[in-house]
Amino acid sequence: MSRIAEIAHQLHTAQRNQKPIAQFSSSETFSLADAYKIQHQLIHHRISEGEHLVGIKMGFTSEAKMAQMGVSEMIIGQLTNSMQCSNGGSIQRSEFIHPRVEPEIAFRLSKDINGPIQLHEVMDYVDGITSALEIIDSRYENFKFSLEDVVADNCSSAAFVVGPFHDPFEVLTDLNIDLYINGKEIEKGSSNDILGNPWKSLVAASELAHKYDLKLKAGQIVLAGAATSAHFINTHDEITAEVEKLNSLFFRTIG
Ligand code: OOG
Ligand code: MG
Repeated sequence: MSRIAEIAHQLHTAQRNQKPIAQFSSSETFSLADAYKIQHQLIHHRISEGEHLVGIKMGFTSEAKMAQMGVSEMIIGQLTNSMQCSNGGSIQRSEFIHPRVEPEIAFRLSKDINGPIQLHEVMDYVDGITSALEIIDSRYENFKFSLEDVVADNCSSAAFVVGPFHDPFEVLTDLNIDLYINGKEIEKGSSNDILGNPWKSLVAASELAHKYDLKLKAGQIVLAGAATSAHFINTHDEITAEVEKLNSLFFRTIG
């Protein structure tokens, strides 16, 4: 087995068994290109077990997230159907290692994106926008990783919730984004925190997808990246996100 295949297998097993592993970058070096190859093999394991791709997620599109995790480059990961949780639904805490939640905005693609697109074109590729909550769960001990480690680990993707899709509107700046856990406001952010304008996250997604061979297909969801830092969640938590002009969202954690 190649080293890339070995790492993909270890990350997949860590996720399936909820057993965190040591970060690879503390004992070996691998390139960002190799990290994306590992991510592809990891996704291949999930697909061969019956899952299918439903979208992609962008990471580190806000200062808050980069500062929290000590990483300063944008990343792209892949979302499968088994990660999607319905709005108002629940996730089982025991299926995760050390889950955190973060508030986001999501796009739904109206057509395939086959190469880099520009900001003035984004509306042509989107037929819905909504609020989202992402549950991230690093497969590394203590949620600690390098840029390459986290890309290999499919960018900590674990679960996500999206609201009902609204018709796209062009001005996505200056929207308040709030995160509540058990009725308490935990984070206050703005859509401007996502690259100054969340549409820019779709431009960045088109560039990264092209560079690292990810598919962006009609009907898929694109998570634009968190506007605020992420927060650990426990069993019996109730989590709500409110994004101005979009629906509020809710899920709970069960044992
Ligand atoms: C990596 C995922 C980053 C975001 O929205 O910035 C991310 C992590 O923080 O573990 O999903
Ligand atoms: Mg995220």
